[in-house]
Amino acid sequence: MGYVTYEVEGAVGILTIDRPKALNALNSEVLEDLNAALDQVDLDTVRCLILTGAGEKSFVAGADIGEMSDLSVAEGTAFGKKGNDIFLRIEKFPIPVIAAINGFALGGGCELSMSCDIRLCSENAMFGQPEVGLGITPGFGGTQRLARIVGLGVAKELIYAATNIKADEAYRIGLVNHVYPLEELLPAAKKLAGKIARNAPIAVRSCKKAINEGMQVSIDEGVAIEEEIFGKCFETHDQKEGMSAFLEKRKEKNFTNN
Ligand code: DAK
Repeated sequence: MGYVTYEVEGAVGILTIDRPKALNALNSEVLEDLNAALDQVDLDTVRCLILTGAGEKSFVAGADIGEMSDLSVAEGTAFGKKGNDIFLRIEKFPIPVIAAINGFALGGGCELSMSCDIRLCSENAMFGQPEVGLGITPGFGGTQRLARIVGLGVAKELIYAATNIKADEAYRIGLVNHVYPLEELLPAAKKLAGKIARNAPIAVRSCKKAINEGMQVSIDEGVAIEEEIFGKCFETHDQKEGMSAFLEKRKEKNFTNN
């Protein structure tokens, strides 16, 4: 996993895309390394992931333009599928994934951040889908996820005009939840991940599943998904523990993911 490092701090896993010479651009190897790094995550002990980029300048500056420049239609489609499969894996990953966006998040970088559950960024972050200026469409989910996150009109303007936006504008349109000075970004991401990790893991995972699946269907179907997932929490150790702690006025809770 040469281009992606994986560290664990307590119940939080930190994935870092590490190809700073190319501003962490995603070539096939980086994508494969990211996929392999996800295989390493021990879901019994890790309860939240952070995804960030190495260096102080870039989260991910996009898919690798050099690698894409000579692709045939078949190869381009295969490259898009490779990225999409991994981004869908992140989106559906059982535990929450926080993107800590430390600079450029362009093209595939913006798309990667959008496959995460929550986006935090540094003041020097820049977002955009510049693909139409390169003669292609966004290919790792940008035409689908941006509109779902910021709404149709804003997404269409950003994509059609290939407009890059800074952190304050990304915050204003709801693309990121919070903006921090660069040196405070990772500590803030770890703090949030730690807060998530202290809650009942089964319940947190179930919320992720219910929100994600519910966003794709009608409200009636979504509510039915929630009912089923809610019901399944009962009789778990963590439900008994969470409610017992409240009734016994205990602050400490021993959640076990069971
Ligand atoms: N790919 C490859 N190399 C990149 C790169 C990228 N996306 N971005 C930066 N680099 C490399 C530069 O080539 C340079 O390498 P050397 O020349 O030093 O060897 C090094 O990183 C440093 O970059 P700069 O010298 O340009 O640094 P600056 O600070 O001056 O500028 C920049 C930073 C981010 C503004 C600039 O590098 C830039 O504009 N980069 C390209 C950003 C971009 O257009 N990103 C979107 C890429 S398109 C699809 C699948 C996927 C996609 C689409 C379709 N299908 C299969 C259908 C996704 C597309 C994209 O992501």
